[in-house]
Amino acid sequence: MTQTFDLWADSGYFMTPKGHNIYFWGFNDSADVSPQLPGPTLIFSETNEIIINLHNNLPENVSLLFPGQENVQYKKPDDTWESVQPQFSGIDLISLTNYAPPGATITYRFTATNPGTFLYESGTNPQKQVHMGLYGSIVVRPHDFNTVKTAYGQNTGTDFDREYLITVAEIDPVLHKSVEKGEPYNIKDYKPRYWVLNGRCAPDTMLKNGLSSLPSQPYSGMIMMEPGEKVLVRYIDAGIENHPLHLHANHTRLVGLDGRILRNGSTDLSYKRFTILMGSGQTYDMIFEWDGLGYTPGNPIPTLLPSIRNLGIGEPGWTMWSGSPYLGEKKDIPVGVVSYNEMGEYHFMLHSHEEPQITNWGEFPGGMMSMLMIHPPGTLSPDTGVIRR
Ligand SMILES: [Cu+2]
Repeated sequence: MTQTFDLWADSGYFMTPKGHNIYFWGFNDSADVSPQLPGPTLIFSETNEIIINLHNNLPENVSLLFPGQENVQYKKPDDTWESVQPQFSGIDLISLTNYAPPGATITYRFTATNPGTFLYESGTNPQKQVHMGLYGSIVVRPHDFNTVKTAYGQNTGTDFDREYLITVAEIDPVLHKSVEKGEPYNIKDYKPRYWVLNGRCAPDTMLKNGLSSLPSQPYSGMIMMEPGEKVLVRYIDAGIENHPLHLHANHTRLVGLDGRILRNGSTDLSYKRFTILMGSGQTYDMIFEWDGLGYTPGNPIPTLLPSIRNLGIGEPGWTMWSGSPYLGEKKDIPVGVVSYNEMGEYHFMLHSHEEPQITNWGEFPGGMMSMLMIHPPGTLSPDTGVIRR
């Protein structure tokens, strides 16, 4: 089977939580809408032929690289196919792969040979264009995905109930401003001020998918699950820096790296980690589980309120305490608290452990941070934790 995708490269603006609009370059899958950060998630099926038409609405050459995909070809003007090649002007390398000039279209073709998590990004001036936002995520489904939900196929130990994609990068607003104004930028002055998780800075990472108030940043960074479920978390580092990311609450089992399963024949090579140091350009497939410390539905152990100093009390709507340590139960809320967790859910952090990365231009909290919500059993819709375009 063949799957065909169209991507438009264009310019737009994304928003920080303080309302700072930042000029960026990005992809979208319609000519009529402004680009999004990250680009649309592309979902392929293993063994399918993939065709991608890249339409360039930017003022300079743009291309697509597909790290981890083999035998990528492009369509020549005479409609024959040829392997992509680095492009030179004289002896100067001008692009890592064949590109579309401004106003033009280039078509790429390859076969999705390996299930897993991958990146797509511009291969032309990547030090500028990828930083400007020309990147997105690829999920390749195993051929038997319709039979059983797994990352790498049946009997590979990668079964899951829900899945989430977490793509991170960093932003130097001075670079973005220089590109917007057409002014020079010295890469030696590179200094990120924002760190984005699915194109958003915390606390916007915790808002829903597809909000009209964040038209260029459609993807939420929240992870939601019920106790005992297996959650597949796909991390992608689309940035220049490395990022030490972790989920609280439990260690996470790393089952795949760079779109390859950690398994040699019948030998399981997966391992558990609390923090993963995400390398620039790398992808990680991880299975997370949480059963709670002695938690069972209907556990009758009486509730003790913690010290008021241990409650996350802030503005109305921000209190992170259900009044009960047991899921699905609610008790009277402590004096001075005006709201509490709506569904009796638990919250744990998901964040970068490099502290400047959880700020927005020096202000904590912000940046590369989100939350894991563990909902009482039977309360979360099966539509939650499904990766879509
Ligand atoms: Cu932490």
